Order: sequence, then structure tokens, then C-alpha cells
Amino acid sequence: MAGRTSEQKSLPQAGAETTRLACLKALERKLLWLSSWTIHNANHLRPSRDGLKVGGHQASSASLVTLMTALYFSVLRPQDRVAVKPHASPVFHAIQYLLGNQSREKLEAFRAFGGAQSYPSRTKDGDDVDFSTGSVGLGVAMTSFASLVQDYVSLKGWLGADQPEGRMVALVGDAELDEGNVYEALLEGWKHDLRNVWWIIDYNRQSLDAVVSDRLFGRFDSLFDTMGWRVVTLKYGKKLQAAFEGLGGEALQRWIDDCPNSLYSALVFQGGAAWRRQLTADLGTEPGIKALLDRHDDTALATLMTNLAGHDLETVLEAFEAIDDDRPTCFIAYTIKGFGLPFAGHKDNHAGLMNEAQMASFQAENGIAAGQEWEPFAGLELPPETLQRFLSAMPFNARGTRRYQAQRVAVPTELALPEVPRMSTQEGFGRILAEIAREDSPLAERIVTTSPDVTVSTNLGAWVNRRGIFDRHPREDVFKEQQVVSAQRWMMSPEGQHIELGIAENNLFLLLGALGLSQSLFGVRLLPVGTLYDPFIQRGLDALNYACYQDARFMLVATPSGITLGPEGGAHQSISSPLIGMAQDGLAAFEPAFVDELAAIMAWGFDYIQRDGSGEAAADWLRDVKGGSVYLRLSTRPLDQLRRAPDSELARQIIAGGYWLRPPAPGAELALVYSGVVAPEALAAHDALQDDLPGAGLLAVTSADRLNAGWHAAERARQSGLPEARSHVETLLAPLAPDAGLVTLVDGHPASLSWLGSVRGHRVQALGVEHFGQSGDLDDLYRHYRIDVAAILDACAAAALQRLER
Ligand SMILES: Cc1ncc(C[n+]2csc(CCOP(=O)(O)OP(=O)(O)O)c2C)c(N)n1
Ligand SMILES: [Mg+2]
Repeated sequence: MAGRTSEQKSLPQAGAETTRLACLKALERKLLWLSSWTIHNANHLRPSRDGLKVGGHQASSASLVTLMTALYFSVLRPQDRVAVKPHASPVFHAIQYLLGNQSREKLEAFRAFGGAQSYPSRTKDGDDVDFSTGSVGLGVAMTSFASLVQDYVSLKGWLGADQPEGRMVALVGDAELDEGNVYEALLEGWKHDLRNVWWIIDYNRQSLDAVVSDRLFGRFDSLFDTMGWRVVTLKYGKKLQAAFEGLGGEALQRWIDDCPNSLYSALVFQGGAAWRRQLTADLGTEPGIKALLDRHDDTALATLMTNLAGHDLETVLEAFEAIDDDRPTCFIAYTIKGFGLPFAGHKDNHAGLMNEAQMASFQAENGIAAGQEWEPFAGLELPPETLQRFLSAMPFNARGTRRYQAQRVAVPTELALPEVPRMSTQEGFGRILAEIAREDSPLAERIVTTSPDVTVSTNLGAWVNRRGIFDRHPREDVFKEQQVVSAQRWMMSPEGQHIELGIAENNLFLLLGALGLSQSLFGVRLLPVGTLYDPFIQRGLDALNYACYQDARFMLVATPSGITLGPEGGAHQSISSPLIGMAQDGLAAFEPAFVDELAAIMAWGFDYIQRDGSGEAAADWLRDVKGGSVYLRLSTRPLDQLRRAPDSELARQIIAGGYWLRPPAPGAELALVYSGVVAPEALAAHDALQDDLPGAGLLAVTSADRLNAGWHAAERARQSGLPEARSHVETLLAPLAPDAGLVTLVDGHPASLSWLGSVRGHRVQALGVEHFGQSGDLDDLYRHYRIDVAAILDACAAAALQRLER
């Protein structure tokens, strides 16, 4: 049976199993204690300086103690990866503490600065968190995409010989199943013939506010079944199962099966006497029931009636250990929120904390002497050496922490530039990738693209034609077989390098998150590129934030953007995305106008997404050492390309966030500043200014995000004693007169550039789009939204006037 250690194997069979169970039961108790105590300590014993509640979830943690004991201390192997229900974080940290991967100091500092995190965090916790959780539903779905990525790297032969495929396990709160993204992931998983995934549902029938509706009962299993999953329902523990076998057992089972969730929860909370009253009233006349009640005192009756399978270690172990294949499996484990604690079953227990008196009696119940609260084995009946031996032999912990580091893939400093005189940045993107696809290079090998049903319309077609679509099973392109002429060749095979998704944007970001962690989860470096329509970033924004929070690395390419998508109009116009790009931590946002800029950004980006220099120097808010992900806001508007020779200084400035396309004269009174696809309007307006303001400059902003971040970093550096610190944007604006005017222009929210006035105190006229929703051609739209040449010249006149009036 899985989970036995070699040492135990040498013991007589029955003895080994008995020892294993005894150790597991002891550790189960210890986890309940440690998780409760960690939260108690943070709330009651650590002095509060700000009067804020610290919080923590004793009830949600208690609900998962048995399931997590079985998993971590017996079932899991080092290659398995787990997304832990966010509110069971204290149980996770307690497990890692017992395994020697978490310190007492961090537990004592639970939810404090630098302490163990409220919700398991890959980036902020040091105890080997596989997937961060917190925003419910996302960690669950992440396991499916991690499994898909495991298939991807495994079928390409990139896993080492000592790297067996693992199971991707989610410990799921039942209310998490209300999140739509879970079903989006289920559907997508089915399409990709998902395997090696376990979702273990902590079915305590309680959410944050209340006890969940009985009507949901029975829906989940059919849902999973339909999607090809095996469903294992863990409802009753051994004690209840035995009671069902005896006289009156059938009636008892019928009663409990039919018992409304709320009544069951209320009785759990009230305890033995209440169970006796209710069962006597409802079943007293059934043969055998009176005898059963008489055989149990109140405590024993409460134990019997709350003996759900999710708290019955042996039942849980049997269920987990019975699975020996890779079929996706959903365990619906009946549990009780707050099991073993004074507020078990109470509908208001989500944020409930034991008070001092309750904790004191819980401590006494656990046999833990004062001062021994953090001792790993205090109060347990088994000798510490036995328990320590058991823990040391744990297969899961055999290799210590399980983070991989992967070699970086060499990226050429320049990417081949398409020789097309007029094209859009989106077309340029497609051509640059298609050119890479021709090569037999490490870069071409490790790029993996993905798109939520907008592969062709975001210009990935040529890449896919050359590199194929990933599928676990080779499949011919039927249209090609049937000799139907099409520009697309969609060959599917394990060698394919594009993962085609359905439309759900949440899935795109979760997949990018999983692909972007491949170097750490599987030791295989991938360079993920995901494309979508710019406005739909907002659809998946929480999942994007989630991917960035985990420090997953990818390149996000969004087209078309802004009102420049023209006749398609209305609902698809994105105006806030430049601000999202600036504000999203872990994501460097760019909006190039010309394809040579894009090529420079992509070459840099493929390197940037691989950087992992530790630490964050004061002046490195740009994360140039640490790296991050990249967001490119592109357009479908064809522009005449500038004919420029490759220039490394220009490339440096493009990456830093901007350059003078037409430098200002020293002391210039005006500068026109534009970002992205409105370059032709900016150029035309600048031409028109020549007679009146010959010294005016034209500043191209390729990344408002990085200009802004650099400016803030320099401010901070100067405040902390580095007076020489200068950011790129400060240097760029230095030649202008101190009272010069800036006219800023972007097809997006004007606030993305208007801050430039604060850098050196210049006055700003900010043009951009604040309201949206009209369709039309660009002449009409730019005029309507006032980002056309006439509007720019009006703004320049206003800036000049403002200066005179000073
Ligand atoms: C996306 C999101 N919305 C809301 C919350 C706030 N929240 C935290 S836990 C919770 C309910 C959890 O219930 P369940 O998943 O059943 O877990 P239990 O505590 O019962 O174990 C809610 C609404 C959240 N963390 N994430
Ligand atoms: Mg619940």
C-alpha cells in the first residue's frame, strides 16, 4: 500500500500498518492544535499596535485537517503539487513546520510582516508553496493547467529521468465551486484530455456567510462525471458505516441522508443531548434506535453522528490509495467546518476564533503544558522518536523543498525585422514570430504560444502553421486531408508548440501562469506568449493578477487596442488597459508604434521574462535584475514604418520607455508626447508646428509604465541618500524650458501620460479617450474623441497660451 516507508516495510505487516495509523492520527491531532494555536497566538498573544483584527480561520482549517494529514504525511510524492484552500493556510504551515521546512518564528509571526502568510504564497512564503491561493477558484483551476503544462514538457521529452509525472492536487472549499472560472477550467480540461489531476472538495456545506443550499446536493457529482472525471464520494466514516449495519441502521442512514444541511450543522454545534432529542423525536419508534441511543452517552453519540468520512482517516486513506491511474478524480469529502473545535457546525463560524477560555480547555484536552505550545510532539501519546522517525521517512519530504531552477534560453540581442514598408504592430508581431519559427534555435524551441480562440485574428497563424498545435494525440488537419484550400494548417501533435484554448480569458491567464512557472515546477524553461483582444484583459484580470502574484513569466500580446480598432467599435474599445499595464505589479507594459521598436522590445522581453536575480535594489523598481512578465499593447492599424538602421542606443531608450523621435531645441517651449498607434497624428501635428514653434520636440513613449516606474525609483533613491539618481524620463525632459508645455496623446485613458507634467513641473494638455463606444472609421473616431491632428494643434495652442498667461 502506498505511503509505507522502507523501515516500516521491514516490520511485520500488521504492525507496520498499525504504527502508520497511530502516527497519522497523532499528527492529525497535532495539526489541529498547531493551526488553531498559530491563529490564536496571532490574535490574542501578539501585541496589536494598530487596533486592527488579525484574523485567521480556525474553522476552515479544522475542516481540512484529516484530508491534509492523509495527503501530506502518506499519499503525496515529491513530484505532486498542491493548491491548498486559502483558508487552510495555517494547516499547511503547520505541516511544513513538522516536516522541518517552516520555522517557529514564522508561525509566531503568522499574518505579521515577514511571517507565514494568511494564504499560501509561492513568492512570500518560504515553505515550498506549490501554487499560491487566496482568490477563491483560481488555485483550483491552476492545477488543471499545471497538468497540461506537465503533459507539454513530458511529451517533448524534457523531464529528467528521475522526474516522474506528478499529480496536481487542489484542496477545494465547497463554496469555491460557485466561481465560474472553475467550470471554464473543467470544460477546457476535458478538451485537452486532462489527466493527473485530483480535486478534493472539502464538502462542509458552509461558505463565509451561511450554510449552503441543499439543492446543490447531488449536482456536483453528475457535473464532474459528465466531464469525464471519476467521482469518489466520501460521506460516512467507519463508525457510522458500522451503525448503519446494525438494527435500526437503515432508518438512521435514511434520516441522515435526508437531513437538511442547516439542521445537521445546528445539531453538530449543539452536541450529544441535542442529537439525542432530535433522533428520539424523529426515529424513536424505529426498531433498534432506542438501543443505539442507550449504548452511546452524549459524547459518544456526538462522535458517532459527526463521523463523516472527511474526518475519518482510515476511510480517507483507503480512498486516496485506491487510485492508481491518471484519470482526473474528484473526491467529494463530507466534512464539518470547525470539526473538533467548540464552534463546529455553527453557521457563523467562518471568521470565528476560540476565546481565551475555550483555548485553555482545548489546550488541556490536548494535554499540552503551558510553554509547550509550539513543541512538535507535546501532548501526543506516541514517543517523539517514533513520530520523528515517521516524519523523517516521509516520501513527500524525501528531497526537501521541491523548487527547480532551469537554464536560461539564449536570446539574440536583435530579432530579424520584417521588410515591409507599411504594417501594423500586430502584423509585425506575427511576422517576427514567424521568422523565429523558421529557425532551429533554442529560442524557437522553447517559445510556446496560446490564445483563447483568437489565434488567427491576433496574427499567430504563420507561427502555428510552422510549429503546429500541441495535442497529446497526433491528429491530421481534416480540411487539409480533404484538400480544402485554407491559409491555416492546424496539425496537432505532441510536438506542437501552440496550445489552443476556448474563448474564456480566465483560462488564458491561468495557462500563462502555469506555463510561466514551468521552470520552477518542472525544471523546464518555457517562453510563453499569449495573445488576446486588449479589452478582454479585463475579463481575466484577477487571473492575470494571480499569475503575476505567483511571479509566473510570460509575454502577453493584446490586439487590437483602443478606439483604433475602428469600425468594429463599441464594446471592443479598450481605454483603461494602459493604466492596467502601469499598475499591475510584475508586468512591464509597452505600447510601441513602429515594428522596429516592437522587435527591440520582444528581444529584450524574451530575456526579461527569464531573469531571476534575487533581491530588489532600491533603484531597481524596474525589476531589470529580477525580471517579470511583459505586456504588449498592439494595434491593427497599418503605419508607414520609419527606415532606421539598428541602433543599440535607440534600443536602450525604447526599453527604458521612450526617446525623442524629433529632439527639442535646448530650452524648447513645447513638446508633443505620444504613445503608440497615434504616431502619424503626432508626426503630422509636429510638422504643422514647425513654422510657429521650430524647437518643439516630439517624444515617443514606448512604455509609460517603465518611464513612470523609473521616475518613482529615482525619487525614492534620492530620498534615501543618493542625490545623483536620475531616471530616464527626467533626463529626457531636461532640455525643455522649465515652463514648457507638454501635449500628451494616447489612444487610451489620458492619465496614462498626463503624470509626465509632475516630473519637472511642466504644464500638461492631456489628450486621450475617456468615453468610448462609437464605431466608425479613424477619421471620424479620432475627431470625435479629439485625438486627431486638429485636436493636437488646439492643445498646443492652449499650452502656448497658458505659458504666456503665467
Ligand atoms: C474571489 C474571492 N471572493 C471572495 C472571497 C472571500 N471569501 C473567502 S473564503 C469565502 C468562502 C469560503 O467558503 P468555502 O470555500 O466553502 O471554504 P470553507 O471556509 O467553508 O472551508 C469567501 C467568500 C475570496 N477569498 N475570494
Ligand atoms: Mg465550505
